[in-house]
Amino acid sequence: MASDEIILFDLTSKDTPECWSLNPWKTRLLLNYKGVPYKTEWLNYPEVGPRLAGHVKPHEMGTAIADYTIPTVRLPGDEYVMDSRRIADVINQRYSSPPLTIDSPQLSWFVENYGRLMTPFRGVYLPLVPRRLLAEGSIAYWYESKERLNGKSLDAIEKEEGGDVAYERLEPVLKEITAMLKENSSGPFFNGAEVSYVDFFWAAWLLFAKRIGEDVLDAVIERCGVDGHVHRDLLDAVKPWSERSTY
Ligand SMILES: N[C@@H](CCC(=O)N[C@@H](CS)C(=O)NCC(=O)O)C(=O)O
Repeated sequence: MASDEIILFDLTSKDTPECWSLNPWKTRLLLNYKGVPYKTEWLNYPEVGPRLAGHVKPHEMGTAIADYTIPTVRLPGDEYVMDSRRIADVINQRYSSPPLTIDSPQLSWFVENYGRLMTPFRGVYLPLVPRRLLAEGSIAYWYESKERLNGKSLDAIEKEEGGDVAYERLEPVLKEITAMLKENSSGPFFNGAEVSYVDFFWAAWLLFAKRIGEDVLDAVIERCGVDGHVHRDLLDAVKPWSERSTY
């Protein structure tokens, strides 16, 4: 592979590899929006560290879920950039057209409130991801790493926090997001007709839910309140950039 070819490192899935995971979706939407040519290198979880070590500095201790994470991109000149936010800044700087606003009050809100989304959602995604999405080579790693991080078996998490319990806990935060998305009614995006990075950030979460299953996305949207359709409108609006998900 020519060294000036851009590579997006993403997590593989069963059958035909297709983007599923939350953080790589943010980068993929961005690259597709910018029209940057790239290839995907699909990895199973245990392959991520060995593939990236030596190319990029590991995350500083305690700042991330693992030393090396996905998404990472290799840019022309063999420059590796890890972390979706860092990648967004670098890509936006290098590829100024089409323009994209990265920072916004809504993005700050998501960063501050991320735990309120991810903690209740763990009752759904932790048990379902290995069952429905992961390739064989990632399954043991998922159970081992997630059980260690959460201090509980995924079976126990599913029993105690899964299904309706999770969706009910998500409801208040989902309703806040619905209100934010509805606020500017001049278009499907958080800033009305103008797409910005926060749209990719939230669409990535919704696409993750959708890849786990339409049943999961439906349950999420149901808890978004009477204006829940704004989330489907957002997914429709980002379709030009979410359709490329398999290569
Ligand atoms: N802050 C990072 C988080 C990246 C992250 O946690 N990625 C997960 C997949 S979505 C990962 O690579 N995990 C590796 C592991 O668990 O070993 C970003 O936004 O890129």
